[in-house]
Amino acid sequence: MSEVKEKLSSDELIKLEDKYGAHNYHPLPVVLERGEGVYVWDVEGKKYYDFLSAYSAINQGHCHPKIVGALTEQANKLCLTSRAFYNDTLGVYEKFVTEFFGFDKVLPMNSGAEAVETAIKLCRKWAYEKKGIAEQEAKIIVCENNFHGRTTTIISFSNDPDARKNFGPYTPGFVKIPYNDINALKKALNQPNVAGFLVEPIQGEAGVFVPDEGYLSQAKALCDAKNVLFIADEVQTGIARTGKLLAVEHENVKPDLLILGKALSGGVYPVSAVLANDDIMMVIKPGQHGSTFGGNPIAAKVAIAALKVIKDENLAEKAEELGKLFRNEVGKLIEKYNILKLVRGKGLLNAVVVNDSEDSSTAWDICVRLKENGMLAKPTHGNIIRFAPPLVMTKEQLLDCISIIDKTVAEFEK
Ligand code: IF1
Repeated sequence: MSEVKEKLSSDELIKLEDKYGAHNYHPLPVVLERGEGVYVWDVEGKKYYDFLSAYSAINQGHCHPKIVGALTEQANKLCLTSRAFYNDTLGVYEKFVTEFFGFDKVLPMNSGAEAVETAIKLCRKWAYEKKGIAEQEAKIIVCENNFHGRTTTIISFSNDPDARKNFGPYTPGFVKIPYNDINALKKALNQPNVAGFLVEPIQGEAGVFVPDEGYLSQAKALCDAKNVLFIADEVQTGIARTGKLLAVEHENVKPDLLILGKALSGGVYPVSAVLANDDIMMVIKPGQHGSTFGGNPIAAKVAIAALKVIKDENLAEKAEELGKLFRNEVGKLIEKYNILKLVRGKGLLNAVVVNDSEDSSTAWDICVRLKENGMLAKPTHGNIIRFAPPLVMTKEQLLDCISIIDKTVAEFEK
């Protein structure tokens, strides 16, 4: 086996990934080596503002000392027991996280997609054993342009050709409706055998689509009236990202099933979870669901530390305040430049729509120039650039980034 020499350049590292790694991504041409707070450095030592936060997994900032400290302390004691045995961290974490979000119980998993799959299984089992829907007949309503992960069942209800083409046969039992269309939901709820409504409070991957004020609360009321579970996928919008601890809190909605991931660990370790009250969670009996690493001691301690940082550093309030500043300042750039069309979002989950066709490379080209100017962001779809910095950013740093966007966009002004 050929040895790899000590310090490789960005180009050499990109070549290694190209030769030895599956080509399931098309990353921006930057090779990162270190992260701290809102900053990352590439292997040549160039410093950048991180305006993606690993898709809102790094809300607490890169390598937060309290979260990394929790990781390393536990990793030197006990990493994994499996759930075949009890351990001294899981119960403590389960109490902490259920009280933090206000539910009876938590089912700990690892990736966001696993938590979404867990919520789907809980919803179906509840439908058969509690609601009395005939077995194999449960339907879950989902929204067009959703993104809930990449497992075979989840992409079965995606309408993104890249996410689903040639991965069939697809899992049945899902009904698609337009997002942010309360009448479409009302109609779909009149179908027989509806068990749940799975929804992103803001559609992130689709391009940061914020639904109309009242959509989520009306949807919850309609679901309650039909004894249908309201399932909030807060993997990307949760953990203070949108200016509240959970995005559903903007409308005082309490979901029946809450799905968390990403920043539940501050980006330090894969941690996800489904929270619910006993009438739903207790349909799962021993041996009916689980995972080797789900709720492991490192995950438990990391998640406690990550959530404490959110509260202690008032990151929801910061996201709310900085998000308003970001949209206000970008609004001025939209006035100034033709190439920018609009900005939308909530808290520090925002997107800017570039004034060019969806299939143009302008958004990508702008992100490459932003990188050269010291700021990392990436298009979501076509002509939409997502801007989502760590919530620990200061006002000065945000304004510095606004000036980088200003300088960069000026180069694209025709
Ligand atoms: C990739 C997108 C974002 C999510 C919501 C569940 C999951 C995600 C609302 C699954 C994950 C990630 C996946 C990652 C990029 C990123 C993403 F572009 F793919 F769509 F954020 F918008 N629910 N989103 O956003 O969580 O299994 O990944 O832990 O696949 O490239 P996961």
